[in-house]
Amino acid sequence: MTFLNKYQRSREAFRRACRIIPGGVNSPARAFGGVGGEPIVIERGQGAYIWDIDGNQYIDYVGSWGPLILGHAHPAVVAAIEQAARKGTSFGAPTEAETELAELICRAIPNVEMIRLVNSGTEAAMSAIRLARGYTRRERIIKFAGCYHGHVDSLLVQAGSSATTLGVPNSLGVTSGSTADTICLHYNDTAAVEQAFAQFGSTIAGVILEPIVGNMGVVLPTRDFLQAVRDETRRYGALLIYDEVMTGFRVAWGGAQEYLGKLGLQPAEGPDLVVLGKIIGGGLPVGAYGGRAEIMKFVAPVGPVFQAGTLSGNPIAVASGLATLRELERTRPYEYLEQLSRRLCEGLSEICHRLDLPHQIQRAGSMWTLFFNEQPVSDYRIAIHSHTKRFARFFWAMLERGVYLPCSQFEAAFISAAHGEREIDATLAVARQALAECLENY
Ligand code: KE4
Repeated sequence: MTFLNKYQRSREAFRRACRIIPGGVNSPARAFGGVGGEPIVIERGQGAYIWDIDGNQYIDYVGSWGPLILGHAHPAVVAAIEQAARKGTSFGAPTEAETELAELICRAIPNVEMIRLVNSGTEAAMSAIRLARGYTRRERIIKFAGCYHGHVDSLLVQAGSSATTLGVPNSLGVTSGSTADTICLHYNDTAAVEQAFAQFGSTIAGVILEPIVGNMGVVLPTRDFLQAVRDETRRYGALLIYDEVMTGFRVAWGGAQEYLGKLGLQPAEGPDLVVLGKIIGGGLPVGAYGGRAEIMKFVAPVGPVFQAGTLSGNPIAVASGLATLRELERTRPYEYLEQLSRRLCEGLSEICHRLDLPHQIQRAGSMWTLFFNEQPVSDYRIAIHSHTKRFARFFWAMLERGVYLPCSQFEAAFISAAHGEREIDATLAVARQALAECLENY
């Protein structure tokens, strides 16, 4: 079958979508902008696999960008969704299931005593920022280049060219006013954190970061960096916000705090607020933000920081999230995922070494990135010097052989509990051919 015929229906469907939806996608990450070409259009998923509308099968390492840690269409999740739907889809009134999900999350994630459910990670991050500003009555926020917290106006800022660049919007439509109070530093830059607090400390409401970065590809923090962020926020009375939308329930049952704790990278004192999403909805729209009760009691209606949402805590989405987290709590697949991830990443690295292909494999549990980069990636400045043309070639060489990777060098790939050694070994077999192709003129 020729390349053209193999994706014929996807091509037609995508062209149709482009006539009515900007870029043919409802989120830019899906548009294959980082790898060229046009996205495949998905028909269905089951376990570790997805199929496109041309009938091509793929081992899936995107998993909807993280939520599907159990794999596609897990029976317990599907059954919970069906059962909830039969009782109605939304009430705009409290339901017990929302409380059960909130209780389960607070039981699992350290330093979260109370939590508010919302509809996305963006909404959760935006609300946490507003809460930090309301609680401290300050306005400045520190974020880090390469960390993504959703399309929150105040966080859509350029990577800091100098050490403490006040925010310059990196999207049209984001006003200079909305980013004027955002300080953008480089990740793992301990000195920059200390300098920013020395300069602005008493006006800083909070620091938000991905404790393990997924959004420049997988990048781990240094212990000094996390300790400095915690020390400086505590010293100056700013709140520390861990954005665990990607890492929450992904890298460990207790999220990045637990995972980093085992590596000796997590400071003794945890964050003041935690932002969550993805897995807590099991593939349906759920976000959340939570933390110490005395901070969360600033949130409306009990406190003066307003936040609301028609479908927040939606019964169907909550049922999906509850079923997912209950299955994770029952099976605790993290050691299994660690073994699969180690098998895959060590295998990929061995292939690259044999081909003398400069690369960095960086991972945390079942989230991983193969960087085509000469040096370890510790921040955005290094990440952007990765060989993106070579990544694009790798992406397509894998896709054409039935392996669906994230369509960007700067995204994390994900292994689900539905993957097994069969899928890992099949992926490695394909990668041997795909990586050899990457040496040709890339
Ligand atoms: P959502 O609003 O997309 O649910 O969450 C935003 C968000 C917040 N924080 C972190 C650490 C995140 O990774 C995300 C969203 N992640 C991207 C992929 N890197 C979602 C994919 C997309 O934008 O379509």
